[in-house]
Amino acid sequence: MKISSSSSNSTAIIILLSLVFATLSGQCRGGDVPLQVGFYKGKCWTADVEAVVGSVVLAQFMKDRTIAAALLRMQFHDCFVNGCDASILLDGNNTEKTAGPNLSVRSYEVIDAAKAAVEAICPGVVSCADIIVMATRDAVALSGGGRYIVQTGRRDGTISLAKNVDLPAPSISVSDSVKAFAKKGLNATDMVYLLGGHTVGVAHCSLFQDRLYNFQKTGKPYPTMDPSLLTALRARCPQNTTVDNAVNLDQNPLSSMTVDNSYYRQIILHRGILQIDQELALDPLSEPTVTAIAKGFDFSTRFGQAMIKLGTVQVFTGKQGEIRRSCRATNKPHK
Ligand code: HEM
Ligand SMILES: *[C@@H]1O[C@H](CO)[C@@H](O)[C@H](O)[C@H]1NC(C)=O
Ligand SMILES: *[C@@H]1O[C@H](CO)[C@@H](O)[C@H](O)[C@H]1NC(C)=O
Ligand SMILES: *[C@@H]1O[C@H](CO)[C@@H](O)[C@H](O)[C@H]1NC(C)=O
Ligand SMILES: CC(=O)N[C@H]1CO[C@H](CO)[C@@H](O)[C@@H]1O
Repeated sequence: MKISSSSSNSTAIIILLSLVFATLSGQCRGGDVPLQVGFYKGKCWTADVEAVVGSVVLAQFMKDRTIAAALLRMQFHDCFVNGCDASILLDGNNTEKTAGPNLSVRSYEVIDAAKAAVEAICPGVVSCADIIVMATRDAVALSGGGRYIVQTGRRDGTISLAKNVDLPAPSISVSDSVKAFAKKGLNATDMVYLLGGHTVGVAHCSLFQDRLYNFQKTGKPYPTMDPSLLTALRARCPQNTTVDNAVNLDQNPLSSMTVDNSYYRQIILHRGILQIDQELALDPLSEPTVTAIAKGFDFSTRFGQAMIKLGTVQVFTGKQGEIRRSCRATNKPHK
């Protein structure tokens, strides 16, 4: 009796452990080493690697608060193309960062500065892929988004090809976007939370101009756009000019630099900037989640959880990949 109860207990524990393990390692590329919280503890003498990165991000944030938006977009693009392996950081003629949809990713210098700071203490230990995830977390926290606990232990990839960049276009439908996120192991709810990244940052006129003048070749603007927003955007994005202005993705002027649920309230008011932003609030697939987030108070927590999940997409761990010495170049460039 005793034995059978303890064996059923240990069976339960084994099942539980393998469930946890499967969740954590589900996105690894055949590697069996899961990401973990505090991976760098004790690996960089007595230094607290996350605090070192955090102080660099704080210093940069004091100079330019828009790094939060830039880093959020950087993590999205890194993780969505070839997994969270810092492949977006590699310089070169046909690397990911040269591909069209990646051109406006910024703040590479923030990652360089954080990498320099950790290399100075313990060279060759901290991956660029982890620095992206840590720095994004710090910038989100500094922007009012709440501080989430990141997992670390990623290693850097060595391959970065522009032709692998297959990011969703701003005109993607909600159902196609759900499919694109599902391919990365992210479900529809994760997707709705992650698009909340558009609570900060800007979009250029060229990426939504069709919605102002000639939506789907109708010769008319997007049918349900808030008329005052339409007027304002037309003034900011005139036709037949060569300048490509930028406008806030979160149209609440009091909140366009803050990571909060304001984006969802704006899209419910038909004040979305990109087509996908607006359709998130209209499509029956996503509307209930959007409405719940707009009314709720736990956006920060749930957004953090979604960012943590984004950070697990197709990671290299264990002996896979490498720890780059410079985030802009692989240790042994391919000839
Ligand atoms: C279907 C998915 C998505 C699409 C189609 C999309 C599209 C875009 C586009 C077109 C821009 C404007 C770029 C520019 O004008 O320079 C943008 C900006 C941005 N995106 Fe997304 N995005 C998506 C998902 C995400 C996710 C998941 C995140 C982060 C969690 C994110 C974070 C951002 C941020 C913060 C900006 C502003 C960047 C800045 O100000 O520098 N996006 N996105
Ligand atoms: C990129 O191309 C230019 C000209 O074609 C060449 O000079 C340069 O060495 C190339 N850079 C890399 C990193 O391959
Ligand atoms: C989506 O994933 C999240 C986090 O892994 C989970 O909590 C949620 O139940 C999932 N939602 C659906 C609809 O599967
Ligand atoms: C912009 O240019 C198009 C042709 O390229 C023309 O049909 C249109 O009238 C112009 N609009 C304005 C406002 O000048
Ligand atoms: C310079 C450059 O690469 N431009 C590309 C920008 O992205 C669009 C589509 O996303 C391409 O058509 C351009 O060639």
